[in-house]
Amino acid sequence: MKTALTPVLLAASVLALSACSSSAPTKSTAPAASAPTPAAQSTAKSATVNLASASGSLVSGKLTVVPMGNGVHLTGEVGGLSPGSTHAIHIHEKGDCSAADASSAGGHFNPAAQPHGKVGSGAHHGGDMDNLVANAEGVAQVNAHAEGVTLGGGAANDVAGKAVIVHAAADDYRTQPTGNAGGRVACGVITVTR
Ligand SMILES: [Cu+2]
Repeated sequence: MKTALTPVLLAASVLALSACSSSAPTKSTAPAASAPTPAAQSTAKSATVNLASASGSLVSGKLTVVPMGNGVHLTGEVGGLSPGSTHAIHIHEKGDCSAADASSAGGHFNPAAQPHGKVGSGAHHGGDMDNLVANAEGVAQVNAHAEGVTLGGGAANDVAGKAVIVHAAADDYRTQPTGNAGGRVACGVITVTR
């Protein structure tokens, strides 16, 4: 009797274990606090953004977007700003700059459903980037990084075809969901060139 009982108990415990492990993945959805971890890879090498004025501003510029590290990197120049002024720059969710105030570009690009924040410092939108600072001539040299996004490939975190927006004010990196950056003074679509 005693020798026959052991396999039954073993079998019961194995069943209980397997039941546990098979139910675990279906119960746990992706936690909101987790950092965006893109499975997708960038398929494009470079894109351009022609920033045109919005909201009656004199702001314009031209940017280049390339895949870099854990995201994409933007370089270029934005002009027509007030000397020494600080401005938010983000990737927005829709590649539509048709509205006079660029509201057609929608909110910040946020494929991982994170709160607004600062790149490299906790949770943030995929489209969040550091502020631009204009020089004495009102020109800002852009050297900005966006994390957790790709260029090309069509994944949910692909920035190709999305818009870049320059705002009237600085991003405070805190206020939800906009960073309290004010109006939209320039808008351009991320257009893959190669
Ligand atoms: Cu923005």
